[in-house]
Amino acid sequence: MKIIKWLFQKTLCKKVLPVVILLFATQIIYAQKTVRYDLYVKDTIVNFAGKEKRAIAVNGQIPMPTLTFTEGDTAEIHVHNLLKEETSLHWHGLFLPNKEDGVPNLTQMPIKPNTTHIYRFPIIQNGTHWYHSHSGLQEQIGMYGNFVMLKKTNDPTFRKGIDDLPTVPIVLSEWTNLKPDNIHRMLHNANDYPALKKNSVQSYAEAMKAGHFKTKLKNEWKRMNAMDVSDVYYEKIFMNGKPSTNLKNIDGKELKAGDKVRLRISNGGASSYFWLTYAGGKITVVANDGNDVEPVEVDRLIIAVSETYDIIVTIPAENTAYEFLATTEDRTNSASIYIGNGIKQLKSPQPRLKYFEGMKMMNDMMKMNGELNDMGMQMSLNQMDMNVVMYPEITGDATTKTKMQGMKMDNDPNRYNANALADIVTLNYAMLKSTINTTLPTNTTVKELKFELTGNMNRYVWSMNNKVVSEADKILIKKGENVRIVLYNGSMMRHPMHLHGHDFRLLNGQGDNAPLKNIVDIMPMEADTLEFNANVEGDWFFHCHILYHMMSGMGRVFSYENQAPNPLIPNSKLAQRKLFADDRKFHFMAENDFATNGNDGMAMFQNTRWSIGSEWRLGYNDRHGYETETHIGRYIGRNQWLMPFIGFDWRYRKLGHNEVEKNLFGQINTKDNRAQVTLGVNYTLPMLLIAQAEIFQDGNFRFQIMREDIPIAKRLRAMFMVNTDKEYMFGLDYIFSKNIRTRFHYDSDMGLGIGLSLNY
Ligand SMILES: [Cu+2]
Repeated sequence: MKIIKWLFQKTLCKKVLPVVILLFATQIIYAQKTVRYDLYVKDTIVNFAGKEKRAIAVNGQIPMPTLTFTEGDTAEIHVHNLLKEETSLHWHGLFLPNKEDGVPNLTQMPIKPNTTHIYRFPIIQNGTHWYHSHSGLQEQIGMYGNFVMLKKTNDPTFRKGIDDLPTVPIVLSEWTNLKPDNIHRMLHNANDYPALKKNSVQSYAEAMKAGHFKTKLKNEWKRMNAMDVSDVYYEKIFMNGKPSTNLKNIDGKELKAGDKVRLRISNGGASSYFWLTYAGGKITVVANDGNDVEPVEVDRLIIAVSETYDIIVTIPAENTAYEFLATTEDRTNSASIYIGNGIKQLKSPQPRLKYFEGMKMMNDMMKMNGELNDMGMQMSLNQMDMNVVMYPEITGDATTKTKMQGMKMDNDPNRYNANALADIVTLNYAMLKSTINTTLPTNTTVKELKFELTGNMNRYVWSMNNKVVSEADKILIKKGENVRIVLYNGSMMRHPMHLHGHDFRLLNGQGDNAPLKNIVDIMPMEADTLEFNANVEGDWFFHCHILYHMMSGMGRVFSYENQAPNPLIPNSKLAQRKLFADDRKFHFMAENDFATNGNDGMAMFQNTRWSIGSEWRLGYNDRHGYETETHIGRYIGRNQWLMPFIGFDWRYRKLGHNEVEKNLFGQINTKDNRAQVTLGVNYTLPMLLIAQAEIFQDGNFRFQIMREDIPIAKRLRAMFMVNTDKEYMFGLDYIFSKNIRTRFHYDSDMGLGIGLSLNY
């Protein structure tokens, strides 16, 4: 090395050595340029939305600092974990040795508190990428940042007028005052709170008001809860950590009319898709997921969770600052950057979604067996956005219903083509064309894989081929072969699927110039094909990038056959057990109604397949009695409508003299004092009714029908239960807040009660 440096200096000074040696020497020096960052990961308290909350800052900032490299550098990133918990950093979209990929318990062991971990890898690509924690839910509370790799100026792909523009990295994110663990828990317990906060409950009263009573009825008949676009409520949306900022100059140079600005945008949101729009006119898309595409002009685009886009905007006039707006897909919140100097020119906000039109569309899509009906359409690449039925700007406002009404709709995919229906040009994947030939090596074998993205909205289980990470084997691939994956989304939500360590070609009709990506967003009922050459050994995660879907187990691990062991995973069994713990986790919920006629309540632990729950009714006297039922059950099948269980019932109730209770079958009830083991089964019927058949150890049989949380109005929920023991109950809840309801109910054992119901 010293000799080379000496040679290099010599050549520079005296210019006597042959040019060949000069080139050789400069290249070596170039490759040896190490760019070091020190990142101090530390707990912090922030007040982003009216309350002091815990967050994680790196080098004192949220988002984490933008890391900038030039292709050919070596990155050396020292991560100092000053947290009280483990952490990790994943370099999203980067080509690197597997042990540098930053997935705890898969490519390395977690970084322990008060230790430093050094990531070191050569930068062998360029483009806009980002980095984030891959540990637990840390990404939600601050651990996201931009990762920019610049092209060398002598790069043959350097584009004048694009790669030399003034550039600003932007990372989009969200903030919630709730603890992410709590959000995750609530998602698994179908808590209404986020929908309430977003005013998207879709109750019967609201359906009637919108003239969609039948739509709502059909939706529940098909066992769906509501039309969900996004299921977490966020108080704030950020661009570079702020809801609103002004971009007046770049690198000290004031922005003026006619200037073009390149925005390198990463979606670092944990679960939000964003619409990107600009008050100053068209948006020119020049790169996606860090890869150059032929410039394409659009009015707007949606950026999926974890995608990156490089776009160019122009400042059209003097003395004006033009709003660049990022709006959440559900259109309940936004963040903006005003680009330029002067009076603010606002972009008109995206109008609210027409949820019941979406519900109607979902009703058409859903078959009675819980599978999506593809209606004979081949949908892919976001070209047919089923959600256009909900976009007033394309299909008319709520009062005019959708423009498409009256059109012949059967099997006409064009009814969902936003670009055919309106003058607004929306980017879709078919419009992305790589600037280079992206075809794969042809002298090798092709491995074909098919996955269906599966899920269960009601229980918040997300999987692939109905298996979560811990239930599936690693997928073995061979070094050198081409891997082709067909993904079909059979679930009711869109999923941004991300592959670590490789870019794939998304087959989008652009032939040899199919775009290179590392995330593909797949809408319900869409099928997409992607392919990549397996060229770096290791265990590579392939997963949905919605944080809460990933943590629920929506992913797979690609592993190379006969690969060398990872030196950072000394105990692979332990690592795997820790990796699998994420989706095996049990989520707790409990509620108790403190009522005038007694206490009614339940507590439950549930995970992907199992449910352990206890219910109780505790009267205030012997006459009303006391009873508890405990069930341990396992959900069966992809829709999880069926749950066989074993249980234990205990009841005590003082009956009157000579009083005997019989059930509908004439069997005598030992209700006065019984302890019984039971076997039973729950089944979810149309209208979301839960049927329960149970046989007790004494031979008694009970059949019961019940339904909780019937959404009568925005804050009003009804419930009822009736069974063959001649018991019945009905009630009405008014929702005050996330954890407090007031309940009015009548119970055949305990009579009329009014109470305060607390839930966790
Ligand atoms: Cu997902």
